[in-house]
Amino acid sequence: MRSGGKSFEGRDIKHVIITNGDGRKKNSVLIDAGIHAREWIAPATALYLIDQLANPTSDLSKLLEKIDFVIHPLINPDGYEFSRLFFRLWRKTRSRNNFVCDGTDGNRNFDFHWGEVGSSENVCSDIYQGKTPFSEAETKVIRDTAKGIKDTCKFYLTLHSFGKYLLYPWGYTSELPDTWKEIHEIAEIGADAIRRKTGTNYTVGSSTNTLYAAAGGSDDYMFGVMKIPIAITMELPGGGNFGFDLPPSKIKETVEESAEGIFAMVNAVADKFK
Ligand code: 0X9
Ligand code: ZN
Repeated sequence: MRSGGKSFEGRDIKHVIITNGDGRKKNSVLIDAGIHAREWIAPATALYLIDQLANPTSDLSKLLEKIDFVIHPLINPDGYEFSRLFFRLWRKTRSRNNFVCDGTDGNRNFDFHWGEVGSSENVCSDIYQGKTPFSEAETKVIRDTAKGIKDTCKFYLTLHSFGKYLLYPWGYTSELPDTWKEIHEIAEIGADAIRRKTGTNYTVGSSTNTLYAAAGGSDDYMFGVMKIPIAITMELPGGGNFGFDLPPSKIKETVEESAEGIFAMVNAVADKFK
């Protein structure tokens, strides 16, 4: 467990590097969760992945023979704590704007076509893009982790909720990158694995064409700037009253089915780039 830096309020933003320790140089996968505070099923899924990877008898841990994992289970700890203690539906970071409307949407704060579409300059908006690209300590931490593993990282997966989508670039335009088919194929492998396990149906497509256009997202940045060849946003299933508040009874089955899909995608990426 390492700290990649501090949040606005001074909490450690931790990540775990998981390898099988055989000393062989491998490609890596970068997974993060919790950039949006209220999407609690995302950090829960990341923790489940860590637990499985650290358990030598699990299926998931076999993947460590092929690839290393770098996992940020909670990118926005200030927002998470705020959503636990004060306002369940809090989405943004907790950086100070004017005391009335604080916080920035981390997923509009990355430096790639920043501010062009689907984000706001209004500090009170839930999709406030921030004063500048990477104004947030939290987004800088993921950027710096990615920089550190740039040469080996073949897959960036960011966990969100909710909607059962597997999304890929671009999020800032309806155009598709030249290599969209290879990302689409990996996402379909994940969706198929989940469908086979539980029947849950994920929709696969580009962010803009499937959901909406929104620039400054981490997926576009990792793909467009860091040149990580496979970049996917996974919108996990919803539940509860607001969609973000799955009842505790649903958490285990949800993280298990999600892990199945993630396992399948990582496995496919590991084989593709070996
Ligand atoms: O709007 C978002 O940031 C994501 N959806 S959410 O409901 N979890 O907020 C989707 C992001 C898709 N990627 C880009 N637009 N780059
Ligand atoms: Zn989100």
